Amino acid sequence: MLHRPARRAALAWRSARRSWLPGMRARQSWLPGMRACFATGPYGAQPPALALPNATPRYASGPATFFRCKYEPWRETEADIAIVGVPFDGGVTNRPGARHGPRRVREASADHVRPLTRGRSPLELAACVDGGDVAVQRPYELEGAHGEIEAAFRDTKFRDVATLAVGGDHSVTLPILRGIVHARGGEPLGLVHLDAHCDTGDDYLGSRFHHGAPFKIAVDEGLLDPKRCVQLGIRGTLAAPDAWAFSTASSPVSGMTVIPMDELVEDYVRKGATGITALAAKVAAVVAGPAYLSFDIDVLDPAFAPGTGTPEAGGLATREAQQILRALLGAAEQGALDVVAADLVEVAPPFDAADMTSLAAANLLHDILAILATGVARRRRTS
Ligand SMILES: [Mn+2]
Repeated sequence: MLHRPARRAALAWRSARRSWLPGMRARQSWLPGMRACFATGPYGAQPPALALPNATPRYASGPATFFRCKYEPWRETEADIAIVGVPFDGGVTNRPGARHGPRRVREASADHVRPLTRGRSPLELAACVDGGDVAVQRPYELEGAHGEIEAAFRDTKFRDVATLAVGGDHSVTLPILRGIVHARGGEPLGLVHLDAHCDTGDDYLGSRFHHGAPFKIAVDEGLLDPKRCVQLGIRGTLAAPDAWAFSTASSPVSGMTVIPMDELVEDYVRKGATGITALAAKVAAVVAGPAYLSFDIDVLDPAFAPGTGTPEAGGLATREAQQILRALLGAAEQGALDVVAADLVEVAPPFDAADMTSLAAANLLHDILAILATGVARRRRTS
């Protein structure tokens, strides 16, 4: 015989089971998803809240995943888009810390981002998962770490699964490009690159492989077609005057299109919607074909994104970056821009204040996800 309080509890439990079990059974459609959410990975058991994203408070829905998507390791996923962390910052030339970026952006995306861009959810256009992190087992050995990242992205599944990588310093874009260009059959990609720096430097203090050089090496290796590359928001005082000569339109070497910050603001951003739409049209015209989108958070002004490795005053406001990405989304919707994979890099939480950089990054990441998902949906319609 149970004591009275225990008996009362047992009765309450039985009556609760009676009321919610039929309801659970009736919701067959989300039960499989819910079961999948319990699959264990590095984040442990996933909570049912992920299947019912607004049923629990965002700050209390269990382990964070990108945009509260289902966690499914990138090696195993059959989704359309895998959002993966690349927690490596062995290539920074200034302030370290971007190795902590993926985790904090993941948290900010789970806690604060509502899944709508321009009234639509990319999560409804394409099957998106949090693919976990690309593990770097040799974090103190730069080229070894790059080799590990490349090996992950070389997986042939990335012909079909688009990747949205979250860095990590900008050096990770090189092995990602090596991987996905190989996985896609070797054809060079175009590039849409938002950054304070061209990142087309070369040898620096005895190393060619650092976060100021990925795009020159990618061109040298035939991963990017320089004539189909556009770099937006370039500025700053940290670089030597000729550091980005490889990128400039006058260079006989590359022929990349560079739109420095002053030109970006004067010719496009200040002209409002008309200017931004014209910018997207120009980007689409340069890129003309399958392209990679790389977003360095330092394209934002340090007032909006202080948590980054090489801050440069005079950058974009978060709102302006959103406008640009949403104009690119418009070009993607019209079929003028074809982004097949992307990254957002250089969020360095140790230099952040009140998570403002992670929060901006998570929101911009969502706009980038919308561009990718739009491409997935369009390719599905036309195939
Ligand atoms: Mn960069």
